[in-house]
Amino acid sequence: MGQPLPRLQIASPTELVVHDDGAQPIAIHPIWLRERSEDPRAVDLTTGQRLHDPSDLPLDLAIAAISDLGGGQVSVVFSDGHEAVYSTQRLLAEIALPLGDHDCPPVRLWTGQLNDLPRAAWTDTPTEPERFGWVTDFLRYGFIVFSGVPREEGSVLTVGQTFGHVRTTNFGALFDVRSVPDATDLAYTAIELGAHTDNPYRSPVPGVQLLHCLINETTGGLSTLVDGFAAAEALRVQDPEAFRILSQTPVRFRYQDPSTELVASAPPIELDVTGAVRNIHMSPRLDFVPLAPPAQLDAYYRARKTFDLMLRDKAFEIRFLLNAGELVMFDNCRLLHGRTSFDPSEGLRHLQGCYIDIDGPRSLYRVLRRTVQT
Ligand SMILES: O=C(O)CCC(=O)C(=O)O
Repeated sequence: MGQPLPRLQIASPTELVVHDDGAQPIAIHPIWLRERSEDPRAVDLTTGQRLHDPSDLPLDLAIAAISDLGGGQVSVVFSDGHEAVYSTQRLLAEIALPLGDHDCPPVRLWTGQLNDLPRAAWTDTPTEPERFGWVTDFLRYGFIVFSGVPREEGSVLTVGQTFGHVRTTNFGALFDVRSVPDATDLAYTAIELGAHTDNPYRSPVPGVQLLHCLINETTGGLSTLVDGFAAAEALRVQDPEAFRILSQTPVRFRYQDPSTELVASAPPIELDVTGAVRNIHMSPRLDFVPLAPPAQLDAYYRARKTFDLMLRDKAFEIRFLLNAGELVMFDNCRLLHGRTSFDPSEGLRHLQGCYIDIDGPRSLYRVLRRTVQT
């Protein structure tokens, strides 16, 4: 038998309750209900935004009367005289709505065993179901690899704009990743880049990175990805003390060049208020833990080493060649990325990248699910 569906009940002429999962019914607080009034005196019907500040409501606001209007509607009169009609279906949907982004497809944690990479053939004119499939895969796995992206400079921006708004930084809207003399970032050399998240020194950190391969004539330069959430969850189980330290120690990240100096601090494993992993901030080239007593730093360095070795372990890493015309888009606060070294004397390797924010793909998912059948 499935779970009983939540339902609303007028428990008394002044009390509305919700019955959920068989536990005690929960009385609906009068201010909670009043804040959701859709009466035109309370809310702007076009934007759905309130016309009043609910802190101006009396804290002892009460429900004066409730009546069932039939057809899934209840009428409520409040003690300050405000009257509103509520759809029970909308109230139940509001009660069921999870916090934050938890209405998006649940994350599917993966490890180095992931054989079927989420891949798609790019088209500049995707149908809505195609875009819905792409964004759903991206949100589940934290990345997607497109093939057939035109090998023209700037194509990465077209893909980025399909999922959100391109974030311009001091590197520009678009940046070139190729080996150059006097590089302003180690990404612009030919050396191996270990697993890292990009730009942890920014506030906010860019949520999504896109890298498009325009040309790769070298045999090296393989792309690497690690699901940082999967590794962090494994650490939580295998070494709870290391997990605790890395989630409670803010670390300073800094970037500087002649015209820019960016500094931000965050714990390597950032948790949300429920204790779930929310963001990973790991960049072994850029992290500086503040000075603390030696015993505390001993514990921190041990914890960082344990996590870093997990991130480098083949058990967590996937590795693939990004061919010319392929583009990888990944969640920069969940996944770590890197590349193997390459030999520039073998030929050219040129990628173009850009950033968008994570709310772009999440918004696209919510908009498309209004119409696309699953
Ligand atoms: O060269 C690559 O494949 C990755 C470069 C990189 O890590 C970056 O641009 O952040």
